[in-house]
Amino acid sequence: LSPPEPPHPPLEAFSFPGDVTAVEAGERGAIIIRAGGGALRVLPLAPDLLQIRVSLTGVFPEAFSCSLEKPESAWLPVEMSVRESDSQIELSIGRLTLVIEKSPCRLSLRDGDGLLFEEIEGVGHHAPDGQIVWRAALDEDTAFYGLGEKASRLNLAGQRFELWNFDPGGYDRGDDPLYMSIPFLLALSGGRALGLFFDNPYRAWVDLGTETPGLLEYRAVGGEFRLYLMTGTPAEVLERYTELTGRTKLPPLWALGFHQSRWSYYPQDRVLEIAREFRERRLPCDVIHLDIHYMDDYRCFTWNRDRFPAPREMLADLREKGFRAMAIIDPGIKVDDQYAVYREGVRRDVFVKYPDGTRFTGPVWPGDCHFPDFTDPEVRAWWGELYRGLLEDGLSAFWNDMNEPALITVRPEYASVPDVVRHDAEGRGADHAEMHNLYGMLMVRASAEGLRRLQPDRRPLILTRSGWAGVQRYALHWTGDNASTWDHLRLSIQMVLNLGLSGIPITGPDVGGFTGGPGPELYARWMQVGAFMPFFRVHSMSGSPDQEPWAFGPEVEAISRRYLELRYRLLPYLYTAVWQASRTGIPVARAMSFVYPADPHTPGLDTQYLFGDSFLVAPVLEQGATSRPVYLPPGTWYDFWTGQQYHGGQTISVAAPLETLPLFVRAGSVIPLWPVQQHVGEKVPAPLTLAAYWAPGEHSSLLYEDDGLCANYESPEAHRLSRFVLRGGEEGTIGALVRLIEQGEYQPPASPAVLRLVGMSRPPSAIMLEGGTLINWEYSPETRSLQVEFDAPREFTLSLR
Ligand code: MIG
Repeated sequence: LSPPEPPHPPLEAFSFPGDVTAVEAGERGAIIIRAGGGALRVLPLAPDLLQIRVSLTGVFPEAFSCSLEKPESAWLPVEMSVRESDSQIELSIGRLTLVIEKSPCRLSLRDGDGLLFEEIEGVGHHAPDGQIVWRAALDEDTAFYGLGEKASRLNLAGQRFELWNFDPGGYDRGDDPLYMSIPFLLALSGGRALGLFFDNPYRAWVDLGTETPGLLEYRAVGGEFRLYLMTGTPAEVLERYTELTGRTKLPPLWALGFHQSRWSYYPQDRVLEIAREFRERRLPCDVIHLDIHYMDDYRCFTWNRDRFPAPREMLADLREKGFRAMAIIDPGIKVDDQYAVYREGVRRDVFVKYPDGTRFTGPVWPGDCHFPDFTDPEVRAWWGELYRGLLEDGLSAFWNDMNEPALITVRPEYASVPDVVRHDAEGRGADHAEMHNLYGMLMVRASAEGLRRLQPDRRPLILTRSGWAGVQRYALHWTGDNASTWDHLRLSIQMVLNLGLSGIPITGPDVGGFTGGPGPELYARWMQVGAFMPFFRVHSMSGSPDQEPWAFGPEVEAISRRYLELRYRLLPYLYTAVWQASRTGIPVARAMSFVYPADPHTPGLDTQYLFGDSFLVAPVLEQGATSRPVYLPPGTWYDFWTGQQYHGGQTISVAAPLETLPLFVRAGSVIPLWPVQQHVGEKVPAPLTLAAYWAPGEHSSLLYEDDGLCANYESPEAHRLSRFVLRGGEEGTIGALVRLIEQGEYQPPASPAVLRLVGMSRPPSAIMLEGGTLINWEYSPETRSLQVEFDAPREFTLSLR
């Protein structure tokens, strides 16, 4: 039951700014433009980043935002020049020029290459109920990305979406809204990117040209019009957006391993049996999830003692087998005087209330519940502390579900926390209409901050369903209740790519699908995709058929093993991509158009993508298909499986029998691989294999390393960043591989390495190693590859002749 849409007043019912009456200098280098119907403030934060606020009253109090990590005051002043003529005002900053026409007041933005957008009529306000509307014309070919979790093809152009966090109770392509809305758009046209971040948590709708291509319309039911504009390449735009709203912190390395879940594994012997099966069948796995049945009648922070008589023993047994457990925690607290969390919550007055002071009650799994007010810092501190007992029992991580927040009712109409319910809103006070979209993010903030306080030297791991701009600072995310269908497999890629372009770099679908059951072929294909998703978890609905990798027969089990092993071999590579996301906001799974924005083939390409800096993944998404077309961008590419070289700038057809995921490597890459482990930390991961792919010229690749666990990983002794420089010689020969240590002094426990050079047309006549000991080398003419074993603890130069 989706939330009914309120009537949208027609444009004529809105009032617009009208004519400019004055131009003034504001604080921090801002320019304030006064017009008959309000004022506009332009604040430059960086040469490619502007904040635009509109106020009806003409005053601009310090902006309140739960999304920003870097507030206005933290940016260094930047120079913005002002030129005024009779008809317009021109504000110039870096390559950007904001032109404000005076009569009526209307903005347009251009850079050195031309117009980026122009407003149609300025920001409109609807006085009777506070609705706002803004319309801008962009190039009619503009591709739009972002907005968070959208069950759509990757390019969102030509569609309309809602920003309102909502549990649809299962979804299909086209259903909107879903659990996690992000009010950020990345508009791409002619290779130029424009980022638009609407920092307003109220319910909103974004029309991306349903009637007129390129015409963007933003409507919100309330709040301030506060828009951040960023320009540059897509990567630069995302870097700015995540500088504003924050970036993911490094999760523990084991979070990037495989997760097995279902609703729910119980009793405890069943959990242990699952763990045993994984180890006996040599299927790598790090985490087992406990869904709501582990709780005592759905009371958060309790155990059901009939099903789990000895949780500590069970968790210790799992740890011994190399597993961690992640348990679900929902926000609703059961109304029950016999329940300590409820009693303490009432005593401390943590639950949201109606304006008359009665607590809001809503139905969820435990029956009637109250809901903690996560917008109150004291409530967040209380909530964080509640995890203490479960941590002491031996749980390692938590999964926050239902935090839209969702209610479960049998009523035919849409049910939510009513708009009038009050929140603390960090001490300012606000109603639910304003705080709704922030609720899930502030819940995971409470959870992550609590875990950090309880275990200061470990990295917290929280998985969330809901969120809003900034949620990437606190949690990883999964795409909710999908279905076991081929279209959902495709959709899962499209959604993960758009989430990445919304600043959410670590996310993934329920592999195999949540509702229904996948056939063996679909499961096998989905495991291949899962291995190349930032977050890799199998999960399924209560009552659905088994979805462990062995549930589909020996062939599919073997295929699953192959891709689980590949995932574990690639952990140092994936970890580096996650580290990059934590530094720059660049997603782990990257849309083709994000990496090749000027390539006219890429805007709609959403069934193939890049994974980190070096891999191009092109999964089979059709039942029965044993080949598929793959577009290789200009440059040289290698088939990962065969080592065959391809020239890019063309679409090729790739054979893909059931056991094969079409996978390509960018020439010039150096890919770090570990030996297979059954779980992270099973053994010292040595030797480190460096798979280097010949290309002419000089190429560099990164490797980030630390112990995978410590919270202080940013300090120099705790991590190390290496750059591998590969120097290609003439056709098919490699001149040298150099390892430079760019940051940190962390020294992994072992240093033997194997270099595998792919694309070598002939054996070298000599190999020299500076900085280590050469052990052995061997050239294979059949695979045109050279294998060199060596031991080099730090920087080295390996030269070939
Ligand atoms: O109302 O905890 O999306 O992953 O298994 C359903 C039970 C509640 C929804 C989550 C799903 C989870 C399920 N939850």
